[in-house]
Amino acid sequence: MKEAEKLRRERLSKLLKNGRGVWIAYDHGMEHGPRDFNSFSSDPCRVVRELSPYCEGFLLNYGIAKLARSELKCPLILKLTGRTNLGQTQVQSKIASVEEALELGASAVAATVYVGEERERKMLSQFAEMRRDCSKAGLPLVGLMYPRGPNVVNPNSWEVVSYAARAGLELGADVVKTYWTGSQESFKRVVQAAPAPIMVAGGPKMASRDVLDIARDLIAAGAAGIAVGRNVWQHENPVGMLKAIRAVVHEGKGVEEALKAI
Ligand code: FBP
Repeated sequence: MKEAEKLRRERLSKLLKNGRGVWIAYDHGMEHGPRDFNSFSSDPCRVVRELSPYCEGFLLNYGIAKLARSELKCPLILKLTGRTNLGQTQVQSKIASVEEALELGASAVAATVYVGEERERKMLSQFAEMRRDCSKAGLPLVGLMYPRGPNVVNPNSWEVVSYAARAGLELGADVVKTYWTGSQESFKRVVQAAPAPIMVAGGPKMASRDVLDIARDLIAAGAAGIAVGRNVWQHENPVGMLKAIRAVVHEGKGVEEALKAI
């Protein structure tokens, strides 16, 4: 086996232990702006220090990764694309490179494609370029595949989510991260359409029990796990919430049992 392929597999096996993963997404300072943060979550070093011992991956932008790298106790997934919420155009630009990811010691990189957006063309070709760099470096590439655009009426419908996830597979993503479709049955169709490890995005803050219900259902549907942000670091007990999610995803605990961690 070529060295790069060996590296890619080794890195992937840490991001998904026995095929499952709980990742923390913390790129919101760029994507949504500081409105998402409270006194805990606005402090990158604290967030990384307190949460990274309990997850298989931390999704960060370059500046935050550089700032908090000495606190990181789990694999870094460096986001190579970004946008702010102040711009009108729904397009992700390249904001970091595979080379920079390697310099920071990343175990994987991630890039967003808004499947269905007007500027989709740019995001697709950008993704393909990154894939070429990743193959050479043995870095897994995570496709953040979100249906969005004038023809996407409901971005959580299984029809468009399965299309976005499948597009990620077709592009050569090692792992696809996409939206939850609302039920185990509907998400099974996504998993069937895109036979790759699929991580589900957490979404806006909701009741702890609802998050754990989703965690249970996505595993039952065949997803690999959850990449969660606001529902952990906006929680009044972020570490407890993360441990509860882990109990469901990794240990197969029921929701009632898992809630005891909070
Ligand atoms: P959450 O768990 O907080 O939803 O984070 C997941 C995530 O995909 C982040 O990685 C990203 O910043 C954000 O959601 C994107 O949100 P939007 O769908 O509004 O662009």
